[in-house]
Amino acid sequence: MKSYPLDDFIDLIDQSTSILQIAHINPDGDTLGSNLALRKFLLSNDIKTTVACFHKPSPQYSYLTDIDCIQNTINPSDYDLIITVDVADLKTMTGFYPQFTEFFENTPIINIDHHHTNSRFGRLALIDPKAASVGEIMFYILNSLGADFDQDYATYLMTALYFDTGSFQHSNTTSTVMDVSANLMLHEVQHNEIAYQLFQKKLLPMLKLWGIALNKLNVDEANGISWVFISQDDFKQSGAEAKDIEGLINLMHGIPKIKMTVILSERENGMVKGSIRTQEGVDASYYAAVFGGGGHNKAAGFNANLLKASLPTHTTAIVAA
Ligand SMILES: [Mn+2]
Repeated sequence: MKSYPLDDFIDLIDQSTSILQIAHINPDGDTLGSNLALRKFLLSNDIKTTVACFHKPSPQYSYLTDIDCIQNTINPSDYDLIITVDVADLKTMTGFYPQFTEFFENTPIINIDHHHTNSRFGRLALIDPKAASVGEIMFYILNSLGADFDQDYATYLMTALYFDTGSFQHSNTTSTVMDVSANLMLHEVQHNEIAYQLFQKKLLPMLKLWGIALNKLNVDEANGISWVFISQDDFKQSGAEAKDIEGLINLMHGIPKIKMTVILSERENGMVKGSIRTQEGVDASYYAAVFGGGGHNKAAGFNANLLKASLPTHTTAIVAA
């Protein structure tokens, strides 16, 4: 079974008296599930730890035991070790950095991640870009440390694996993913319930927003690009929220011969969130970086303050270049 060198990891934890774990902004199944699994292990070994996330997790994750323990504020003087989980960039993905810069710069950090764009910040960087999710890395870490896996651990980690592989549909679904999943399945994971909560459940405002978006979908066959701009008016008209966009890009990306799919959604104060999905051979994180974002080869995103009127043509020009 796969293992990671953990001597420094164990030393740093031994030297600390109180740990702060960080889930990334706009938390997803990987950062939440992996953090909660690590928390459970640390607490069961009488190690003090707290999980914080700048944004409140979506209600779809309420099936995860102890999800309510996640704090959205921090008191830096309470902690002497930070563990970031699924956080590719300290400055832009923790949400807390601008307010507590000194704390993040002066406290030892263990950085556990799988983004190939991870800047390897921190005292110890446990980065495995080959891992489909941090859940996979966390499984091997906790297994090496002798975790007594049960249904809660398995549900946390399966949520992470399911989310980042799109329920085993993305190309990052390797034999290792299946191997870890097989191990987790020994602990009575209700995988059908996880799949329902993460991928199948659709509330009416969400479907109405998707209807509006699909109705004005742009397809540029010559360049292999599909894209849509979702305005604040579209959100108002459907009653949907920003998080309801999640999943729409998969639907759009199913059009044959499309190599890149982009959703631009208008947020408050002129901010635009971009989500990019690509096929093999087109690096989504490269295009996200053009707008100050990042992510994976086939799925990436950015937040930018762009002029609404110039968005579609500007983006198409860059993508086609
Ligand atoms: Mn991840």
